[in-house]
Amino acid sequence: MQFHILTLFPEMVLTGLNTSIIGRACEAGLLSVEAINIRDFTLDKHKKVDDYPYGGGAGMLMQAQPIYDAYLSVLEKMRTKQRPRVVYLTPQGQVFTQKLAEELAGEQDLILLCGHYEGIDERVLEEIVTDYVSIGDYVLTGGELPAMVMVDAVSRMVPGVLTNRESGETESFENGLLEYPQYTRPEEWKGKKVPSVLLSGHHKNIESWRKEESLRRTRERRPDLYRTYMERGEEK
Ligand code: 4G0
Repeated sequence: MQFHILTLFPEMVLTGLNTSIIGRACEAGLLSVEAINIRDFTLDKHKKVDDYPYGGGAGMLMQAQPIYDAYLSVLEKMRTKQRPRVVYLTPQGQVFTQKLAEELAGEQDLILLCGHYEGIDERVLEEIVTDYVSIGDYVLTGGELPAMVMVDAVSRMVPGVLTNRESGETESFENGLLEYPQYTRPEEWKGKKVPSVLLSGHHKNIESWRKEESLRRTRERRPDLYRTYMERGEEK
């Protein structure tokens, strides 16, 4: 999987991602993360990449030309000639989910477009964007943090990126329920004991305790997920 991030802040994206699991997967050749500086493609003699909105209004907009030329430079480098998916990170997109992360992990190349200021000239979006995605209902100063969130979530779904031990942690969301509570040594901490069933060695009981705790936790913390889970169960 090759990620191509179009941004005005390439160093921000690269420093955040070249550590930990994602860094290891890059070393292993499973992934690559490239940041393309949109400013490198401006034709403006003062390296300007933004301008005022037609019709007036607050703030500045990123201009079409530097973004389009940065996009073309990625296409030229790509090995496949298939049109890649281009994700624009925007509060006005579909909300990013585990399901979309799994779907995107099947792509050979993924272009992530990071906006700034009040957004981007609509015409270049119409020309290149295939997916409008938001990481949640809040506004940030730029699309870089959302792009990093997406790279992390998509990367861990690429086969081989997680070790067997790490991929156990994936299962929590897979069945549509939240993960059950977990405990490690010591058996007692600040007067709180580990639930005795977990020390019993009785695997059937442990399994049903965990299922109950998953259901309880989902009902309390995510009633929306709980309802969906219960409705699905009735269909089966
Ligand atoms: C485009 C994404 C980009 C438009 C980007 C802001 C939050 C998210 C940006 C705007 C972002 C998210 C219209 C303010 C950059 N903030 N929730 N900021 N507008 O995924």
